[in-house]
Amino acid sequence: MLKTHVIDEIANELYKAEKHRYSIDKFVDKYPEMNEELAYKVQERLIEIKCNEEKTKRVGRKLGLTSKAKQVMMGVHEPSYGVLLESMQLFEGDPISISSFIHAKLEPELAFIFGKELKGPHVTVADVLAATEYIAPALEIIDSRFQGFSFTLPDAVADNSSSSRFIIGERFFSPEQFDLRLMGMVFKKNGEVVATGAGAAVMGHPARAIAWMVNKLFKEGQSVQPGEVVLSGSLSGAVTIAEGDHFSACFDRIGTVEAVFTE
Ligand code: OOG
Ligand code: MG
Repeated sequence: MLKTHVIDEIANELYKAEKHRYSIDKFVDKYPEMNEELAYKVQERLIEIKCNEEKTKRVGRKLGLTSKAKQVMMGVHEPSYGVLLESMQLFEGDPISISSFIHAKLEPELAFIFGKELKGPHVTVADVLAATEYIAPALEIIDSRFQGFSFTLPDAVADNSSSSRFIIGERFFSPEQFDLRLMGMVFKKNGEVVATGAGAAVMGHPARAIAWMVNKLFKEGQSVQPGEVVLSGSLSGAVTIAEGDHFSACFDRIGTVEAVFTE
């Protein structure tokens, strides 16, 4: 069993690594007792530290490792979730400096914005869609705090599922009009297609990933609140970001979200 002070210690190490932009060793080697359950405790502690230190607040959640492409890329075969904070949100058109990151990568995702509380257990795809006010195209910048962007599931969970920043496109749509499984996506870097996909890449239906998460959150006595945003997890593999890169993720019928990176 990890003692409270060890949970604190790990959360602080992760916080400092992010703040000062250096990568650290995986924890599973040092603490073999680190499992998924303890890792979510570290994540909670890390979020508390960030909220206190950065005077920010929770605005939603993100899913990770929900597509086969991402699971194969990272060698981790189960999804994870993390918390989105207000301080992580960037807006389309803002130039993003790569000096803020350790070794960032970009992912095309679907954002769900909730109009009603979504609470487990036994939440289905239909329940997720009924509680969703809007969907929008989104990009997530991930930036693992671990060396070589290499980790096990508990490491990534402790590290708030590698979250760093997110951008939500500025057009919003009711999910009712779409079959999200069939929603096509083209991901471009500097005008060149780097990945293509469809909503079904995320667990067969992006809303299924959210149902999975809220059913898990229920066991912790937590739920998704009205007004919160949830990112589905990447539809494709993540793409490395370099200075000067311009990315766009274009989704069928709901439009494009873009990001530009500077020095
Ligand atoms: C873990 C987070 C993955 C996604 O969308 O699949 C993630 C990682 O790969 O670093 O955010
Ligand atoms: Mg992601």
